[in-house]
Amino acid sequence: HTIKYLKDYRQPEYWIDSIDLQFDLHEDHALVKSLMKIRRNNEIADAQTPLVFDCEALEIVSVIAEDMILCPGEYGHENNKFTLFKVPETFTLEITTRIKPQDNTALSGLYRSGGTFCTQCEAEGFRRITCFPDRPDVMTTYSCIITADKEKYPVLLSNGNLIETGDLDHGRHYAHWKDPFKKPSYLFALVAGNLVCIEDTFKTCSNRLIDLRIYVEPENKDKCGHAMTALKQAMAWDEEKFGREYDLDLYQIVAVNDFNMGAMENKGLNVFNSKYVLASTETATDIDFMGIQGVIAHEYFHNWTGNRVTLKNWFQLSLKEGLTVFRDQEFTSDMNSRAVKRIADVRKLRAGQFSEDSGPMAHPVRPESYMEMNNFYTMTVYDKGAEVIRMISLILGSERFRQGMDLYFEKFDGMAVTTEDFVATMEEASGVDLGQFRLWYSQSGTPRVKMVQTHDLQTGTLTLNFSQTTPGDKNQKEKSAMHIPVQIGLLDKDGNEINNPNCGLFHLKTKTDSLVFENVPEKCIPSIFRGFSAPVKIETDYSDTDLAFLMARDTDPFNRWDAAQQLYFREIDRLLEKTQKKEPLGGVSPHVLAAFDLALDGAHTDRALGAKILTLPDENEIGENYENIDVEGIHRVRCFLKQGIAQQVRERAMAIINECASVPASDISFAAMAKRSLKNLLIAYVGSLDTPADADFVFEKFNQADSMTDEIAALTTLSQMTTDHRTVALERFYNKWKKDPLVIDKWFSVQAVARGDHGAGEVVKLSGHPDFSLKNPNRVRSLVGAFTFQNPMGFHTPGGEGYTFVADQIIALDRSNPQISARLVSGFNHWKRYDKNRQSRMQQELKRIITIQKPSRDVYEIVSKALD
Ligand code: B3K
Ligand code: ZN
Repeated sequence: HTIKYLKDYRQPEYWIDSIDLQFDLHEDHALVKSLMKIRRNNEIADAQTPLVFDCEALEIVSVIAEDMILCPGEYGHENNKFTLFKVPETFTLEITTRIKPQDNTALSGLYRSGGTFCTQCEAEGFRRITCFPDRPDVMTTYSCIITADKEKYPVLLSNGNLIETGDLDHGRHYAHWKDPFKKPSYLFALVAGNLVCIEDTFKTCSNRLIDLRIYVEPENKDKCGHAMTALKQAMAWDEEKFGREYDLDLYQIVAVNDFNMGAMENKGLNVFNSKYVLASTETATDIDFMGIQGVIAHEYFHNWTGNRVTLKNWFQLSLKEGLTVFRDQEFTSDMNSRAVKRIADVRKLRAGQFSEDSGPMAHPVRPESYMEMNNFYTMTVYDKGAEVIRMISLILGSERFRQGMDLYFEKFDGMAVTTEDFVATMEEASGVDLGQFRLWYSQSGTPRVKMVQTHDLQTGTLTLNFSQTTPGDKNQKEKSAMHIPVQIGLLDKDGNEINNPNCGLFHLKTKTDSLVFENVPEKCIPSIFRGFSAPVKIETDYSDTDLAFLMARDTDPFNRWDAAQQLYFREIDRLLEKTQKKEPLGGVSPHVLAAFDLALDGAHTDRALGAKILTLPDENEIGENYENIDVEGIHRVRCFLKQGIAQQVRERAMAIINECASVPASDISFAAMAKRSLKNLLIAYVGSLDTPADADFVFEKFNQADSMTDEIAALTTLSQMTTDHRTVALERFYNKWKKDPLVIDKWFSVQAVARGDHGAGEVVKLSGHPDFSLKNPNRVRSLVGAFTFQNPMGFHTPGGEGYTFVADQIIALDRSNPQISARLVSGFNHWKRYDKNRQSRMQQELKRIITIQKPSRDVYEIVSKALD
């Protein structure tokens, strides 16, 4: 397994001026004919330079160069490379390959999902279809003819515009597609199946009428409305906020059941995991509805950030992903609530990205090397990448940021470029120096910022003393000081915003720096990193009283939430110390209970934000605060805190639950979702008390539920209780939904994350359930993924049964689907942070995984880094 380095990047030696593809699809094979016009890149190649294309899992049927049939000795075909030793400056090349879509369990290249043929080419799947320079800087125009049995596959789709369709002999038919836009091979797509579509139109800002189609299996036709609405919202928003108009006359989305990730932005033909298309209020939760809106928008936004302007090489992945995540976050903020979206994103970043950034897979936003590119579709590239764009927009201001974006599209439309091109363009448009800022792309790790206040009451001077450090890692032993934007406000003792000239954006650029405010009244409190203005770990000298004050009074809603988090973290830390010293826990601190009470009052005015503030950090978020993770201690203390709060607020919670109960299931407005989220959160608090009366209460809620949001929430709460209602509810739920795979995924997940304190037995048993299968990525994620990543007590069972179970799944999956297998390995990444017993058991499993016969490159890369 070789490593590829950014520093080794060279231009391609041959360009492709056009490619005409023809696919003959059959039940047991597919024939792919590719006709290319090829031109030497004279900048770096000459007549002696061989032509080397990528190929993987292909049978080469024939090769014809300039009408000359070549025999096998006249071309090379080994080690996943196709070689022509001597070629003219320009020529045509026709290669026919035979592939086996029905056996393609890796779901990369051309494969079958149920009765549908579909493709996934990003990152390097096109080479599993035909021989080609499968790299994003080779852009060309594609045409595609598909032939297949007409009855089985009435719908034949590819990128671009439909040129012609017609019937053929033997019950077959064909469709001819042509995409006028040049694109890299990773954006190619083909779909053939027995699908139906819902149709709509969108009128663009220049009055062009675009046809919109969403294709699904016939039984799902009534579940596409929400996705279509989201698509139209996204199209209008991108015109308004970024001046981006859609370019083709047709936009198609296809939902498939077997898909390695969420969705794929293929030009004019997005392929989606059905989880991010299909929704009705009976089968999908509010979170699912939000997910669909966000992912539909994300893939749509890629049409400009990714497709029209694409990547020079895969090291630049964040150029399209970080930027597109930023764009979808902004879209969701505008459509719903900015504060709530920000809180959700920061929770994800802190629990997932920060932990990635401190583990064996830590890499900069622009990685410098990779073994398997698919392992680098990470939270660092996506979410930290989006934070980097967010900081640029904050530093430039929204107006200059928009000018920078306009210039970026103007300069690079139709080109394959780099993150450096992006940053340089932002500088060019704004006149702002981003020299030091570039470290955010090249330096890995999460910076820690400490803030200590000194308030001179005599002079009225408040000084904020900042210091920053980033711990060294494999990528850089010594880290340089970063350019960290700190958004700051001051609150007086009544919570009024103080107008001080130093409020606003402070640029921390050195290891230590101070910011001095004059004429500051007594008892004034600074609110720093408002809106989470930089992706850093923050340490402050706030007292508990300060935090309670910020939680109640800050004008920045994000910081109100964050103050609550810090308060919970401190309480948990205090309790954790007691458990570790084997002291009795006593009770929950009165100031925490008081703060919670106050927040409950506040939830009346903003239920969505209220629900976020009242939510305790989960066990992973808590663990992230510690170098050595005490699995049982964290679990025990969190339960204790949750129950302590529940006891205190039970009566009031009941009242709010009733108040919020009236919202109709069909209402998916943000306000309705907020009511349901607050209600279900409070039901979970009540359920945590686990008395028989509470069990009856939650069971009743389960039976009354008329939306999936309420049904799954009640089931989740019940599944964490000891009551017998638990079994009844799980069985009832299964029987009600056994025909709907996306709902059965939820049924597996609920059980995968519950009862960790009972060990891994239940999950092991579930993996033997007739509905469990390693072939479907959603199902794997719903059981094995949920268990590994969201059930710390279960996964880390001291006897090691959780580890063995997950390692078994990884080994089995590696033979069929390495991408999905490799994702699970990261559950072991932080093995060194656990106690000796767990360390040795996890290490042992990692060793077992890596010694299997021929581990995939995907799994090998992650395991070997973890063991290093
Ligand atoms: N670009 C795809 C991800 C492809 C992952 C390949 N392993 C989806 C997205 O980010 O929009
Ligand atoms: Zn993306």
